[in-house]
Amino acid sequence: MNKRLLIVSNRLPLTIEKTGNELTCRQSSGGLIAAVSAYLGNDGKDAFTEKIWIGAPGCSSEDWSVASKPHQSDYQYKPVFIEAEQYEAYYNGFSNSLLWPLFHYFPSYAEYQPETFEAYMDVNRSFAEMLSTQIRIGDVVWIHDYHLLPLAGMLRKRFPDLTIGLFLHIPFPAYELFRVIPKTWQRELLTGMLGADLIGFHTMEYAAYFLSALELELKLKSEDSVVFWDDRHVKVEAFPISIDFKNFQEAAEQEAVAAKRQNYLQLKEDKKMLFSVDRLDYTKGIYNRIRAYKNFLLEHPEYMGKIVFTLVIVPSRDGIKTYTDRKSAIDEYIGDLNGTLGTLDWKPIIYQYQHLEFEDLVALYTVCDVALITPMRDGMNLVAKEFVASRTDQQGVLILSEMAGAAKELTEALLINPNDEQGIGAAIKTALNMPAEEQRERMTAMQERIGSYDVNTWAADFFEQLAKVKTLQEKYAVQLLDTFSRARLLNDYAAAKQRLILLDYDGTLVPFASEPHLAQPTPELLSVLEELGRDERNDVYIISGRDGTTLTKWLGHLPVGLIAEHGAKTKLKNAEWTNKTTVPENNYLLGVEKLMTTYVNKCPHSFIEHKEFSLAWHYRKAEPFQAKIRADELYKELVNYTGPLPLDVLNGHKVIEVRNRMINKGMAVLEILKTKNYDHILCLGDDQTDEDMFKILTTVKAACTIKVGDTPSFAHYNIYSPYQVQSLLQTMVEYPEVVKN
Ligand code: GDG
Repeated sequence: MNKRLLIVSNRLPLTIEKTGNELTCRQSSGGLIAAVSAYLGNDGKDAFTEKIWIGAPGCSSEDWSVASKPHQSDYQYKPVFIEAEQYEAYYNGFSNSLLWPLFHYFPSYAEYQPETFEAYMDVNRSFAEMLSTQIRIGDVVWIHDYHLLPLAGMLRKRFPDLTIGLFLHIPFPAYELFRVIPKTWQRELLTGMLGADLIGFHTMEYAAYFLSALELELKLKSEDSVVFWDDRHVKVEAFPISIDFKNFQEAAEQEAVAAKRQNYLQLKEDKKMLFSVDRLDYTKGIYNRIRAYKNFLLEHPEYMGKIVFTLVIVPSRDGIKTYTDRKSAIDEYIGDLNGTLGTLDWKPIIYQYQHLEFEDLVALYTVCDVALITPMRDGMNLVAKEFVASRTDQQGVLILSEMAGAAKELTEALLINPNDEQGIGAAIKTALNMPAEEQRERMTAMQERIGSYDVNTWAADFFEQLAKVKTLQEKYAVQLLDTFSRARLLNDYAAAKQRLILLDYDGTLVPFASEPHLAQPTPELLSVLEELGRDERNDVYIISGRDGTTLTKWLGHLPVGLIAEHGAKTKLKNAEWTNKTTVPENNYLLGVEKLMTTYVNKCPHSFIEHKEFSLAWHYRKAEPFQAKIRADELYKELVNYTGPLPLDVLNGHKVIEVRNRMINKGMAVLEILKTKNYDHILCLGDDQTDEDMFKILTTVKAACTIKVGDTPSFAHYNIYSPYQVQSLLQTMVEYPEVVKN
C-alpha cells in the first residue's frame, strides 16, 4: 500500500552557509534531527513508501535553488520559505525567548511580546498553507517540537480525517508555570496541539503536566490518557526518544574512529579525562559544570595535572542576547580557570566552540573516563544515551543530571542535582575511583535498557499508538440505526430467551424539559415500559443520574428495576432500594465539603447539594461575574485535592459535582451482567455518563447499544430522539406477536 510520511519540523535537517559567494551545505546537529534521521535511515525505510521532510531551509529561495544539497536517499526536502523579519520574531522571539525558557523552568528569561506571538501564529499558518499543497489521502503527518504547536489544529480544520502525530522534544512544564503565558495564547497553543490524534512527550511526567493544563485550562478530563476534543479522541502518551544504538556500537569499532581515538589517547597521556558536548544553551548547565569542576580541583589538589576536562560547545541561537551573554561568561570563566589553576604544560579545560565530526564525537565518547552531563533541565538528552551506547568496552562512568528526561531510564548513572556543585564534585571523585567491575555492571545495565528501546522502537511505538487512536476514532463515529439494522435488532430480540434492557431516562425516554421536575413520563411511555417489564423474558432497568425519590415517584409502580445516582442506589423489580456496598466509607467527601463550604462563604447565593454519594456546589443563583471566578478557583482546588483520591470532579452547567469514582453507570451494568447469562442486551442512552455503559458493552457479543442524538459515541448506533426510542420500544413489544403469527 502506498503510505507517505510527511515529517514537519521548524528547520530542514541541513545547514546552508554562505561564505562570500560560496554556499556550503551540511547535515545539522541537534537531538531532533539525530533521532528522526536515524529512524528514516533504518526501519523507517520500509515503513513508508515515500518520506518528505518539510521545514524552513535557513536560506533564501534564491540560495536554495542554487545550493547543492547533500545526497539523501532516505527522504526528500520540501522547503517552507518565510520572510526573514517574520522568521526572526517567530524563532528567536516567541519560540526561543518565551516557549523555550518557560518550558525549561527559566521564567525570568521569558519575554511576552504580542508581535512575536502574531509572527508565531503566522509562520504556523504558512506551514499549514505549504502542507495543504502536499497532503494526499492516507498521508501521515508527523509534526515536531515547540515551534509548531498550533500547526496540527490548523491542519485539522482543513483535513478532518488526516492522521496527525505531534511530538514535543522539550519538557512540558507544570501548570503553575504554563499558566503565566497570557490566557488567549495558552488556548491557541493547547487547542492547536489537540488538532493532533496523538501527542507524544519524552516522559510520563511531561504528559501528566500537559493533561493537567488541559483539565485546568480547557476543563477537559482525560481517561486512560485520552481526551475527547472537537468530536475526536486524542491520545497523550510518553515515548522516551532514543538513539541508533547499533550505529554507535558499530561506530566505536570502526577504523576511522579508532584512528581518532588513538590521537586523543596520545593527547590524554596518563591523565583521566572528563568529557561533555552540548549545544550552547543556558539549560544545559555548562556554567555550573565548570564551576563545580573548579571547586573539585580546589578541594582535591591531588588531581591537579592528572585530569583534563574536554569541553565541546556547539554554537546555537547566537541571535539571542541570553545566549551571547552566556557564551561570554563561559569563555571568561574558562580563561580564568585555565590561567589561574593551569600550568605551562597542563590546561585543566580543553575547550572547543564548534561542531565535531561524527568520528571525533564517538572517539571522545570512547576515550574519556567520565561523561559529565549536567543540564538544568533537558527534555531527554541524547548525548548521555550515545555515550552509553558507544562504550563497547563497558567502561566509563556517566554523571547525569536528575533534571534530564534521560535520568528516568539511565538510573545506574551517578545522578546529580545541577545546582549542587558540592554534589557534582563528590560524583566526579566517585567516578574517578570507581572500580572497573562496578563500571561494567552499571554500563551493561544501561546498555541493555537503551539497546532494547532504541530509536526504531521509539518511532514504531509512536506509529503503532497513532494507528490505535485512529481505530478508536473510527469506532466512535456516528452510525445511524438504518432499516436493515433495526430489523436485525428486532429479530434478535424476538428470538432471545433472556433479555436485558437498559434505559437511561432524561434525554433518552423523555426529552429535556425547561425544569427537571417537568420531565415526567407520559402515559404512553409508562404503558410501553409496563408491557416490556411484564414479559418474563425481560429484565428492564431504568438507569439514571436522578435521585431515588423522583424515580420511585414516577416509575416505582412499574415491573422494572431502578438505578439512581449513576449506580449508587439500586431498586430491583418489586424490591426496596439498596445502596452500593462496594463504595468505600466516604471520608474523602468531608474534605470536599470543607472546601466547598469556604466557597459558599466567599460566593453569596451559592449552595451545596448533598446527595448520598456525591456533593454538588451550585452557583446558578449567584452573581454571574463573581461566580465564574469562584467556580474556576474551586474547580482547580478540587482537582488538586482529589488527584490521588478515588473521586471525580465534574464541571457541569453552573454546578461542580464531586462523586465517587467507583460509581458510574458502567460499573452498575457490570454488576447486573454478573447475575444472569443474557442472550440479548439492548442499551440506550444519550449523554456522556451513558458512554460508560456503552464502553463496557463493546466487549459483550449479545449487546446492541444505541446513542440518542447525532454526536459520536462508543455505541453501535445512533438514533435521533426520544420519540424514536419510544417507537422502537413499542415495536419490540408488538414484534414477538408478529413473529408468532
Ligand atoms: C532536543 C532536546 C532531546 C551535538 N553536538 C554535536 C553533535 N551533537 C548531537 C549529539 C546528539 C544531539 O546533537 C544533541 O541532542 P540532545 O538530546 O543532547 O540535545 P538538544 O539538541 O537540545 O535536543 C533534548 C532532543 O531534542 C531529542 O528529542 O533529547 O532534550 O533539548 O545526537 O550527538 N553531533 C556531532 N557533532 C557535534 O558537535 N556530530
